[in-house]
Amino acid sequence: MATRLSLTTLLMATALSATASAQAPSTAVPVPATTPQAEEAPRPRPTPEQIAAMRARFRANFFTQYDTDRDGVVTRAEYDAVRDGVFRRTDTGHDGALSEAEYVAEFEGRLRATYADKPLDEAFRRAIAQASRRFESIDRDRDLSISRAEYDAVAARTFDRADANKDGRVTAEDASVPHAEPRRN
Ligand SMILES: [Ca+2]
Ligand SMILES: [Ca+2]
Ligand SMILES: [Ca+2]
Repeated sequence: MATRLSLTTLLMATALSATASAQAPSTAVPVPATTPQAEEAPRPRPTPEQIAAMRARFRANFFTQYDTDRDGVVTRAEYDAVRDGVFRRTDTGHDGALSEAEYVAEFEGRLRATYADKPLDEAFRRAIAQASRRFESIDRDRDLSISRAEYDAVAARTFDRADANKDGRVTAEDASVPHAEPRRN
C-alpha cells in the first residue's frame, strides 16, 4: 500500500504510451528510412481529460500512500516517515544508498504483484525499462547510486507538487489550486 502512488502513476503513463504505440508503426518492424511518416509520427499528447484524470489519481494515491493516520491531511512528517520506510526497504544491501539493481528490484516486486497470475507482457517490460530511466534521472551526479540526498530531493519535489497552495501540508484544498506543469526529474 505504501508504494501505490508511484506504481499507479507509472501504470497510467504506461497506458498512455500504449495508446500512442498502438497508433504508431511497431518498432519491431524495420521501416525504410524513406518513409517519412515513420519518423514524423507524433506521439499524441494526453487530452485535458486524461491529464485531469491523472492528476486526480495522483492526488487520491498520494493520500492513500501518505496520510497514514487518515485524517485527510498529509503532514510533511507523515510523508517523510513513509518515504524513509520505502528507502530502507529498497536498500536491501544496507549501505545507505540505492543501486540500480535495488531500485529496479523494489519496483519490479510491486509491479509483479499487480500481475498476480497474468503473464508478463510488453507493458511490463516497458515499465521495467522506465524504472531504469527513472533511476538515471534521480541519480543526478551519475555515480550509479541514488544517495539519500538525491532520494530526498525527489521526495521534496513530489511533496511540493502535491502541496499546491504551499502551506506545508497536503489537504483537499490543494486540489482546487491551478496546477503548474508537472516537473520532470
Ligand atoms: Ca494525516
Ligand atoms: Ca548518485
Ligand atoms: Ca497544502
